Amino acid sequence: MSPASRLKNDNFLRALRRQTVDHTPIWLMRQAGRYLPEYCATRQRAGDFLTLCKSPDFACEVTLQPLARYDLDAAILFSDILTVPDAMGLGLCFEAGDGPRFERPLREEWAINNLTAPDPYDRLGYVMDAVRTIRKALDGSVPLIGFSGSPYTLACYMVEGGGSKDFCHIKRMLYGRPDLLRRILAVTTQAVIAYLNAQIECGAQAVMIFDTWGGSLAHTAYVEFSLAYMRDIVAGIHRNWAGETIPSILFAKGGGQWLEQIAASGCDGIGLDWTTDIADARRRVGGRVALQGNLDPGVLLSSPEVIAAEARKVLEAFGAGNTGHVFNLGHGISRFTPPEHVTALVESVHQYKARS
Ligand code: 1CP
Repeated sequence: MSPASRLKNDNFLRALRRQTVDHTPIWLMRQAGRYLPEYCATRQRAGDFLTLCKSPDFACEVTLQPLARYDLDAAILFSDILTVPDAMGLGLCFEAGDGPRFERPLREEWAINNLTAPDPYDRLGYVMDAVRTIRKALDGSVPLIGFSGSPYTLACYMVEGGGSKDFCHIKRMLYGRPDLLRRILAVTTQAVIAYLNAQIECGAQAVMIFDTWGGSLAHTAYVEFSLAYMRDIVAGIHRNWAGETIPSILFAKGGGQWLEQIAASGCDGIGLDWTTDIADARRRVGGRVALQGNLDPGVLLSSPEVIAAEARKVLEAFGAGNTGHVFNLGHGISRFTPPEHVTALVESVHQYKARS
């Protein structure tokens, strides 16, 4: 693998290290997805979403689609956080028009006691093949981000058996049998460490941990049931690989009230959702970590003029000295986003440097 220093565009990695950049780098969560007609066409050819994830050639094809259209500063591996519980034997399926479902949700004590961390090269070998294929296809143009779900977010899906609005099952376990939840989180943490390390060994140049549901926890429960395990992951993953430092980003949806504790986890960057004021976040933690975010994805449903104005508000709120900021949305891009609106966003973020 060619070292990151030979990347044609390393602004994303430099911003995470809080080094000077040519322009504020931008990539978008779910940049490959259903808002792109070419993604929908490839998904149709693949047959379904899981086949798309499990075929390294299809995964590579869709990873590159947004980069062919837009001047993005990073690629993200096309996969899903739920491949890890699938590899742990829970039986993932996506029903047409529906969200993800597990055939065997994790609720019984015996099943929780039997849970083990899978060998990523064996049970998730298709992800490793995808990472290698994508790195080769990127050919040093922009860095490749690997990712995983956080243990608590994965546990939400594993215990609920799919997406949830009220988190009844996991909250019942958290307050009634915290020992069982702790066992799930401990095993999942080991699984995530091995999985992210394997992605790094195969070519991922930065890693992101998605804690989509940590923000649904009570104030005191957040540190104990979500952040503590992410801290173990940050400590357990390769800090350096192939002569390069591998930055880590914790995406903390709804995590605005815990920024100081998150910044102390050892991560290099914090992904912010749009409910947090990025100026305030920078004052609180900007000296210690980079910040990624945090435009409301709903802005992309408006018009190129509004998008440019709202993007500028985020850039100006982050403030002078554009180092330490990776521009992104506060959550995944909506499937109803017109693709040309993304062009307007990427152009406004890149042009901002010209004026600043
Ligand atoms: O029908 C389709 O084509 C599937 C839609 C889709 C896509 C495009 C799903 C199902 N997953 C993905 C890809 C995906 N998921 C990526 C790819 C890389 C990228 O371009 O960003 C990533 C990083 C994820 C991560 C992911 N999956 C998260 C964490 C981030 C977030 O959005 O909060 C979560 C929570 C999931 C679970 C998941 N996978 C898919 C859906 C619809 C969901 C949400 C289910 C729910 O809770 O309702």
